[in-house]
Amino acid sequence: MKITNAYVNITSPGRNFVTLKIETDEGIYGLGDGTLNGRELAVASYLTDHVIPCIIGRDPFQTEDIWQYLYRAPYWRRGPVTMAAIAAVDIALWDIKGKALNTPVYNLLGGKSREGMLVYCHANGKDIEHALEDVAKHQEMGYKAIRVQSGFPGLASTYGVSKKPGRYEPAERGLPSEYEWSTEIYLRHVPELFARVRETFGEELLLLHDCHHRMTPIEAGRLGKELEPFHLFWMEDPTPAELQEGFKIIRQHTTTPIAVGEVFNSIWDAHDLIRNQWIDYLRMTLVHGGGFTHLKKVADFAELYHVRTGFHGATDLSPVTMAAALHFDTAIHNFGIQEHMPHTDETDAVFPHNYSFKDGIMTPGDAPGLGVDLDEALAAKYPYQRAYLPINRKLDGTLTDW
Ligand code: GCO
Ligand code: MG
Repeated sequence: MKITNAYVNITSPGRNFVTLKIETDEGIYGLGDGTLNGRELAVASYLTDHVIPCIIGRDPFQTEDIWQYLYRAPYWRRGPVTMAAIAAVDIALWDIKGKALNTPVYNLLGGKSREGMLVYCHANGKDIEHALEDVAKHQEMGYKAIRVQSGFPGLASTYGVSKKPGRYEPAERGLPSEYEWSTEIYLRHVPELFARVRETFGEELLLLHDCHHRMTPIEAGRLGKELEPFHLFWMEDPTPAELQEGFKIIRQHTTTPIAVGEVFNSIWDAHDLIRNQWIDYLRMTLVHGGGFTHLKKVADFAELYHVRTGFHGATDLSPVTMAAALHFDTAIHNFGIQEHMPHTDETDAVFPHNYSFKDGIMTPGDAPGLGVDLDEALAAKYPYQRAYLPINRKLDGTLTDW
């Protein structure tokens, strides 16, 4: 089999997605996701101008060799743009393999290790009362694991809280908007939020919380310790992770489990975190982590150190990544949990798919390949629109981590 053609599709059914379609001489095609929130066109150009010309004529079954070719040959390694582009190719090639062999991708990765995946959703409110209402709503929808975020008095806006009631979507069209931040206010109120959640919903509900890289390690240690009575499933992205040894400080102070990695793009972002057992869950997912070929190696390495997966699954990860992640989650032994932020109906219509949600569990379906498609005629009705993640400033105006 040979790759005969490949092209990038950019569509914006509510938010932007970058999809790579790879076609073969046998009429089988594969889809890969290359969406990088707020930097979509950089990946599209990387693919169209630099990658696609090099893969035409190659055998789509050679996923290892093509991955190495795209990673090593350019000399310039790693980085989110490069790795999202490599992931788009890799995901599409595994889709082709599955279709050619008439089997779901999970069968190529080890077969079923479980029947379905525990997923967590995102509940939020402008204050604690509204957050509690949203938790109740998600519990009624069947979720057994809920990440809870809330606004707090003294902060006009904060990460994870929808500006308008309804779905949370972090990217906004136009230029970046500005949010404000105070770690002092945040730390004062988060324990109260989780005390109220436990009091209202009891012990059985699995609870998560996203700190979105906003604390120093010692601040995160304090928060983890104060949240211990509420038994969180995890505390997510407590501190920016360029300095991996920062996590040692957090670990020394708390037994609250730690998840990190939605912005990672290779094993080298997580190597020390894993081998020192400073984290419990790795969030780097297929689109930003170089696809199946790289992440399978990372997950196998993590398994040796009792680190489980907890893949990022926000709305900026397209249905192609969602499908791919569910195949991966099905097959690996050290699966932990999967994030699920449902897409809009417009997005679901552009990407018809076989995966499904029921009673807090998701399954990838049994269609050959990934079981996800792209309706190109419908996609064309939603042209790209520039959008960015917001930026974040402390109350004195200092730019800080979003
Ligand atoms: C999450 C995330 C997101 C990110 C977004 C960035 O855990 O779901 O933190 O909401 O901010 O995916 O593109
Ligand atoms: Mg997060």
